[in-house]
Amino acid sequence: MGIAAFGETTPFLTVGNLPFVHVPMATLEADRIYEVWTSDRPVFHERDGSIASARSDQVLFGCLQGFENGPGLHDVTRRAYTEIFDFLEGTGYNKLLRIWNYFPRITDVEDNEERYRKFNSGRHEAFFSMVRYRELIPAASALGSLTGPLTIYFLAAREAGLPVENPRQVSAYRYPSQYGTRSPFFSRAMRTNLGGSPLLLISGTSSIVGHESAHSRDPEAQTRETITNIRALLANGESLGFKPAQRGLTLKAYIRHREHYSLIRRTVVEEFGSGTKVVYLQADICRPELLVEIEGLCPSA
Ligand code: 3EB
Repeated sequence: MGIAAFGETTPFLTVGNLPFVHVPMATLEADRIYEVWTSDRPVFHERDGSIASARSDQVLFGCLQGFENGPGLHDVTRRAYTEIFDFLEGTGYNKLLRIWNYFPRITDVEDNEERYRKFNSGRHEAFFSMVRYRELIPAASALGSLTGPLTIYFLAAREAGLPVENPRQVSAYRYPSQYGTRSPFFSRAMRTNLGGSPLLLISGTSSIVGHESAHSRDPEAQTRETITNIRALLANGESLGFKPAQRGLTLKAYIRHREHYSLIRRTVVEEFGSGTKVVYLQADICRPELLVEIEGLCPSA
């Protein structure tokens, strides 16, 4: 249905009329990582404005880029989200389930405001200008890319998912204003029913307890705290009727500093065993003190 290619240079590959997005990001185990979303159903492709999409009878994959030449990141983000919402309204796949956001210099300050905060206020404005979309808060990730435009890809469906929060963490959309006057608008996870079998889409998860970052400067402790958060999320999903498959977990780990890679990988393998599939990328995380962030997918047993 769609491909997100992670790597430092633009790939020459395009695959027919499949939605294809390149995320400029260093990878830690191969030159490139291709995240490929597939369906065993017939798929219909469409281009609409900046959005390339593919949909089966159940789920829609879409991607777009927003360029910051002229309007700043706040407006670019608001416009990108508004375009997504308008597009989804026209398709009927108007339940946004999961969204990935990548843009460069995420913690840089421009005109006295951190870029992640500009992104958050643009995203928040878009969600709050369309009632339907603030009623189902999607799972998300937001990471720093090496260069390039705001790059977004997403999954949406006709059928709503069930947002799952983490009892160890304040919901991001309720973070206190010290993290920005417009809070980050995402759920910790989304339980979906793609292709008829339940799947938990796990948002980017970090070493945050309550709303505060834990274990500054300690990559191993941050990794363990992040994993404790993922386990708490799975347990909370279980209490809502989702049965996590023991061996089906697939993770995508973002590591701030390349030199922490082997320590973080060793810690992840220690915690989850070698049966868990993990890909490793090098990326800036949205709080300067955070050294690792992990997102993932968990099928049901
Ligand atoms: C956090 O828990 C860490 O702004 O969309 C994780 C996942 C984070 C998604 C987002 C941010 C986002 O607040 C950062």
